[in-house]
Amino acid sequence: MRKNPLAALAVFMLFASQATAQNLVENPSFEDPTVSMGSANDVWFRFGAGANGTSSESTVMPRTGSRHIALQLVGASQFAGVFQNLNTTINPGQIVNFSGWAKNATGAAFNATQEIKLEWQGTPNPPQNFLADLTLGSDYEMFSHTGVAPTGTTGLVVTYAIASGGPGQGDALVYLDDITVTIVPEPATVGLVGLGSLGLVAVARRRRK
Ligand SMILES: [Ca+2]
Repeated sequence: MRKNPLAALAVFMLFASQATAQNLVENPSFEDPTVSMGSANDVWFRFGAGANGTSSESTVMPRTGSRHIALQLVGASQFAGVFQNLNTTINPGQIVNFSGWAKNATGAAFNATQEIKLEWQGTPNPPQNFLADLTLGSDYEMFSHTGVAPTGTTGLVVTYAIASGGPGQGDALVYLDDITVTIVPEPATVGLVGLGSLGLVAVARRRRK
């Protein structure tokens, strides 16, 4: 082992990068039950406008596993979605990526807005990062939204919703699955991980000789 300090460093860095890239959401594929009441952390909370804006657990067409979320809007000015309050401390300056998979299941052109939000928690609440996307295909496609935690951030709620509040918007049916929320490594960390990986390659080459 003494011969390979670089290998040890590389392995450490690889583990460190994996720890950094850990998915921070619980129940990312919606395989476990979600809730529509209460305020527990680390649980998907379903919300909607009412009878014409609904958020439901579904088994109709999951992307992976056997379950997903179905969001349905009937008519204009409706909304439906899910959010999760991460039971994790988020510090100002940390870069967070929120991604997942969604599809337009109406069989017609997408006629609503995808709302992908990083709602930073703190006292008072820092401004949120809000991404509005007017397009969505009929096959599962990935959305991705990255933000930097503002001053005063201590935590994070991630929200995915659809809304029909825009001009001419109306009926929508969206399936949602496979959410990932990660802390993006800062450039300095990426550099170290890169160096570690190079070290591992160098050691592997040396061993092969
Ligand atoms: Ca699933």
